[in-house]
Amino acid sequence: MVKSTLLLSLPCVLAAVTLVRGANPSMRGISPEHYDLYAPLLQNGESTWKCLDKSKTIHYSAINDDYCDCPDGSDEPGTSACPNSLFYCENKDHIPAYIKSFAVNDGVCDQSCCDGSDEFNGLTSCPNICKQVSIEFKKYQAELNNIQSVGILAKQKLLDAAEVIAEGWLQEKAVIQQEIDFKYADLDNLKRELEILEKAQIKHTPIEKFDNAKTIKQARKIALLQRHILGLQDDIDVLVSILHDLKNDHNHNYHDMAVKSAISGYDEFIETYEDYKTTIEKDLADIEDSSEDFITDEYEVDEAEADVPENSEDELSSEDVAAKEALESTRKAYDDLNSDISNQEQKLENINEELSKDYGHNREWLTLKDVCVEKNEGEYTYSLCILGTAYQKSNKDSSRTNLGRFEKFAGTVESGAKDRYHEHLHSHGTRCWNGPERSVRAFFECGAETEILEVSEPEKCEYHFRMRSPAVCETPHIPSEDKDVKLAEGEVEERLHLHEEL
Ligand code: MAN
Repeated sequence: MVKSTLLLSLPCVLAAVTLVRGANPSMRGISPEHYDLYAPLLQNGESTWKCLDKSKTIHYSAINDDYCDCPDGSDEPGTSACPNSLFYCENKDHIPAYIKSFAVNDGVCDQSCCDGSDEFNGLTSCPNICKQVSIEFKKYQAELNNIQSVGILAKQKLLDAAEVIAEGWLQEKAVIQQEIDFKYADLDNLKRELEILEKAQIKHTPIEKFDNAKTIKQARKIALLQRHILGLQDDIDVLVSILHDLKNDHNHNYHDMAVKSAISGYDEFIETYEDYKTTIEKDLADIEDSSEDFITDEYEVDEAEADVPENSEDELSSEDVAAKEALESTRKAYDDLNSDISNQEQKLENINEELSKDYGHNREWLTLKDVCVEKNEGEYTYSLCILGTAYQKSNKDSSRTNLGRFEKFAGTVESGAKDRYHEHLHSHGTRCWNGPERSVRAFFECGAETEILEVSEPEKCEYHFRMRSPAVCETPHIPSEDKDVKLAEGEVEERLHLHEEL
């Protein structure tokens, strides 16, 4: 009767379980919040219990009897009998923790179990040092929070500096883009000039030898004239743009008569200029069309040259020389401008590449790019340049070994990184004798400065750098004791099948 009431009323069960706990080792290794999962079941007058994975019903006294009955290990939370079990340490005065069951009664005082409750079989005596651990832990937390606060300020500086750099790139990009546009317009003009000059040019050929010499001479004159007109037009455009800026940017409150008269002159000029320009362009186009009529292939030099010996400059008239020089200088100007544009376009491409490169969530790594830090580790001094190369330098003979160039941000959940920017992979370093190319995994934690804390070589020629940098600092978290249980709550719940139970 009393037993069935126990089954019906959960609070009573809990109270009863709590009561037996002191005397009953069946509650050892279980968190108080999970006691209800270990309540006995009455079956045919026997106290029984169902494994948490529901796979088996065992006698209640088989819990923590140092023999593993349940496949999920849930019957041995307080012994090391089941390899997949977890042991709960209360750690009063500090933070409760779960440890893996193999550490129970292994003769070692487990750091995570500061109350010593994991060593209860008398083999080892582990004093309760939780008060002391708690003091140390709080000190450590305070230091960590302090580092984080300073780190956050340092990170803000990195972000501000990165913004200035990126802003500079955008401005430079706009300027270069505008310059390229202007230069393409100039290039078009030069191309037209070149075409005209090339058509009119009769290379090294005395024109008097042709019946149509007069016509060709005229054509050359026209071509030269066209070139001068185009040159003048460019000059006018420059002047117009200067006056346009003067009009817009001058100090309106300062009555400078010279400026005022320049502006009114500009206003008058600009009223008719566009029409005037259109007319000139049309006339030039007409001239070009008509010159094409009389500078046809039959007058071109190629055919004529067959009869005419390669001549010297002396045989050329001064006009011929001028035309030749004009052609050469225009050709050079065209080529120079073309390569200038290519350079500018390359610059633009480089800027676009930088703008689209991954420098972190908010380009926090940009300002640190190529910042180099080093750490003397006795036999070697290790160095790493952010997003650059890592080296190992012998402290004996100063010989330097390349440990690899930055390849990528490589943090993953599996590698324990908060995000990919917390881990940098440097690869393709000098090949290890009979082994792989050297490589570095740099793991970053928040710090006021970028520095290497320690270096290890867990596998031959694979180096681990533990590092600090403000770049990975995040807003400091308020320390919450619950969150610091040594094994993640999720893992405990999973192992205790709480998702199904609750
Ligand atoms: C050097 C160093 C070591 C490395 C060995 C491998 O001594 O680079 O770090 O382990 O070469 O031969």
